[in-house]
Amino acid sequence: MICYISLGSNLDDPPTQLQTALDKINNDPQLQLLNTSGFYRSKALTLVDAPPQNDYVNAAAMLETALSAQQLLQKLNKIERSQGRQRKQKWAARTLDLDVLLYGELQIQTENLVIPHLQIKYRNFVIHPLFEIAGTIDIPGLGDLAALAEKTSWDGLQKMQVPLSE
Ligand code: ROI
Repeated sequence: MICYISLGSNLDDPPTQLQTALDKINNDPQLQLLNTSGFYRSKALTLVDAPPQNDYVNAAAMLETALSAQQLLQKLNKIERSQGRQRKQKWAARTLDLDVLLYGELQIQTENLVIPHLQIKYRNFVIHPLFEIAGTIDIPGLGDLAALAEKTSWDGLQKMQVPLSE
């Protein structure tokens, strides 16, 4: 199955966190890393009245895998844990966040996994990196990604020049 994931970090050298995660994915025999977006710097989206957070670095990647969506999620969670991700409060700063955005054309709704990821359409730091690598796909329930990208602002979001320079 062709899948798309998002990557995000705002702690402990975010570009390196993302690159390390991509290396782990690339070295996993059960995952084929097919494409990776550039890295994007993005202002933290926080809850109203929450204390400010560091900027994030966000990216998207395209994978091929024979794993189920659940198995893929477990694997991504394991990579998050290996890079020191602590699940504190919701919306807390994090060293690494890996989400399954799309799993083929499947729509999944279980307790711990909703695909397509619900927040896709509200988050420019997901849409623009995804559009960079996925181009003209149709997102189940949301429609044409290109059209969505077209009307999604770049507020607080900027593509970084070189992946490993801050
Ligand atoms: N804000 C940005 N800019 N990027 C993220 O990846 C991100 N992830 C989160 C919250 C805390 C919602 N804010 C974010 O989980």
